Amino acid sequence: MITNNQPPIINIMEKAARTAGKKLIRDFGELEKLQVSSKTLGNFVTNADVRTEKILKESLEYHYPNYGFIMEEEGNVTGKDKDNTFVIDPIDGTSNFIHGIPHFCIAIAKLSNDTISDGIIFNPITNEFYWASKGKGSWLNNQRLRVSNRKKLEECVIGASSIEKDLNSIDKLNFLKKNSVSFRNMGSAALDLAYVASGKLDAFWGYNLNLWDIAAGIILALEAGGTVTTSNFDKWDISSRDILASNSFIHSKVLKI
Ligand code: 2AM
Ligand code: CA
Repeated sequence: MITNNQPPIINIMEKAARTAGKKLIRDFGELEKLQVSSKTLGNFVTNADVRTEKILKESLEYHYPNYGFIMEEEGNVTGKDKDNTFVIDPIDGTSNFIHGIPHFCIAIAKLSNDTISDGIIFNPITNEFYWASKGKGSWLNNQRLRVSNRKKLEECVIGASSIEKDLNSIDKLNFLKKNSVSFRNMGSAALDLAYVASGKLDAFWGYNLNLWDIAAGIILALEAGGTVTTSNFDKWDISSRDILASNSFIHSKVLKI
């Protein structure tokens, strides 16, 4: 699976994700057999989350002992090397995971001085492995990725996450829907961004997101020729909580509305 053009850091991120992914597949299978209360189910998933994150962290730390970490479960760990930080989402699409829907992933990004330099997204169920590094393009299982070239909004399919939680955006959303734009809320912001990078979705629009949900997907979308801003067209930075990522062609069209 590991190809020659993958930078060493991506090889290490891939190895970590595939190791953790094997156990996640087993957990996903076990879930189906669990006929238990929602509390027990919740605990089971939290355990899977925590364990996956631990495997990822230990695996990355072995090769990069001085880097810092920003993690969904364990929080922040300051490294000796203040310039380099891994950002980990052990299961993005937790709700899908709990419901037995095979649409979730492991997402890891690497920050270099607050800019995203590398990212991987791995869906262990479909065995889709996405990676991107600054200046090296976006890839899915050894194939170079390119965003879609759809320009007419009515032909587009846009991934959405928590748009209705932002009151100012409900009108925009309804207007777009009335004008035949199709939306999907598929439950994993990371996979939505990977889908923008691979041209399946034409854009992704989301609010109330954390850095670990979107960091890996952002470098994938950018390296595949996409545009990423906040939902107001401002420059996206690592403190932003909302995002519009698109194939570039429709970016200003969505924002104009
Ligand atoms: P999660 O699966 O790791 O919780 C769902 O639309 C997307 O939003 C998922 O990527 C989900 O990540 C993310 N998300 C971030 N914060 C969330 C929250 N407070 N509640 C639900 N989903 C959240
Ligand atoms: Ca997440």
